[in-house]
Amino acid sequence: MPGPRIRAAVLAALLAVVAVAGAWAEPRAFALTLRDSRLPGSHRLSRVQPGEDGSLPSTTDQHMTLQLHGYYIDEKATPKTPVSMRVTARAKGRYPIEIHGAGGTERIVGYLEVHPR
Ligand SMILES: [Cu+2]
Repeated sequence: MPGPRIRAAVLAALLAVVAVAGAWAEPRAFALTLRDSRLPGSHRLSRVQPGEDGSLPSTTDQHMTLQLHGYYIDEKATPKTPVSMRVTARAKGRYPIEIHGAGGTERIVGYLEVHPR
């Protein structure tokens, strides 16, 4: 039987592995705050690495459909129902985030960029 010190060290190592795995599983989040069908400059580019999970929790002050082109994501958002688009990044590239609003508004408001570090 290993001594208590070794058992404590093994337990600590196992907990460290679990902590790293937990951090790995957490998607990288990019908050998108739409006001008047636009995103502030700092929200316009969300960058992830290939294979990485990302989420785009989005709030809006209008009824609209949010789309992430290239990933076939299409979500209805309203001021009372924020949405969160989730992706597992694939091929390197720049994917437009587009809104479709009432009255035919159709506009690219930002991009998801998949880029190796
Ligand atoms: Cu579109």
